[in-house]
Amino acid sequence: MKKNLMMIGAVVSATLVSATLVSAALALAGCQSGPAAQDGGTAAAADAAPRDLKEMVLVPGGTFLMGTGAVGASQPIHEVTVSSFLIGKYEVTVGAFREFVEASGYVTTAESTGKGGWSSVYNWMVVPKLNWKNTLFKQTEEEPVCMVTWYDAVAYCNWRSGAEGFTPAYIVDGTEVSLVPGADGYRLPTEAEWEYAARGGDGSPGNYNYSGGNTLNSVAWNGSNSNMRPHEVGKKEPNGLGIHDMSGNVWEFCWDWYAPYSADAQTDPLGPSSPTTRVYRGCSFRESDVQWVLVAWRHEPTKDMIGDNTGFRVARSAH
Ligand SMILES: [Ca+2]
Repeated sequence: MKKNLMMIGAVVSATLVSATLVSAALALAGCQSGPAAQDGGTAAAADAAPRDLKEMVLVPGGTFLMGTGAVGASQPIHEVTVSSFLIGKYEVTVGAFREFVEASGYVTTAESTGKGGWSSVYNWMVVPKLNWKNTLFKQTEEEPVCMVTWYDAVAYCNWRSGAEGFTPAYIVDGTEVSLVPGADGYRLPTEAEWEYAARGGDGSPGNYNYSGGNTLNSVAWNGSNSNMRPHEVGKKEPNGLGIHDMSGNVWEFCWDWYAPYSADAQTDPLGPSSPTTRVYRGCSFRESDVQWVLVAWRHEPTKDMIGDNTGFRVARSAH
């Protein structure tokens, strides 16, 4: 397996996905991976077809160099191997989250605590009335859900697993959440999976600053083109795996607790075991600072923050 040297600011190497590997993995997972695998038809036909906003993309496993030497928290660059997994083509939408809430009766953290959420519109004041249904943005069903917590995301994952006949990936006991070994259900991506997918996996045509390219406005809703609000998912160019909005739109929670990287080579890392705060990735519609939007940038959330620029996307193991 070739390795990509992940250096920010330069396309360092190009690798090609093994067609055999992809085909085998697709057959194993019983799913389709990117745009090329979806219809075999014309772009016009694809545009005319309704979008499956819950679509999952297969990410064939591989080895990559995670992190960057250019940004403090993303150092040191270290070798990581990830097994094949599936990840949402889009961030979880308002409509998908509404389906979960209406079917389960779930009440989000912002609502159950009565604290509400942090609004960028109110200069990051916490406003009790704000929650995923009332974000001040007047969101459509196809925009990414926001003002959710990591626990809200975990609850969504387990509900969706049950609804679709998969084994739930999490055991939840109050604020204690543990992974079920070998479960095939929905879960949050690990931080390593997130970065590997954002970079385009091992089949990336290059290692870009942002997920899908080096022109930020082409691939990401960010502080310079968003009018300071989230946008419908999938409207910016996808990355090499056909995944949209990994850079920009809303920050995306990962499984891992935040802690400095180890320099050691790792396989399917799950992050540190000591509780800190859960990492989120990818930046949002608010930021245009070049470092924050970099695909390797790591963010340690403010504890208990329920922001109107934070959401999530789901993953599933495929091994
Ligand atoms: Ca995003």
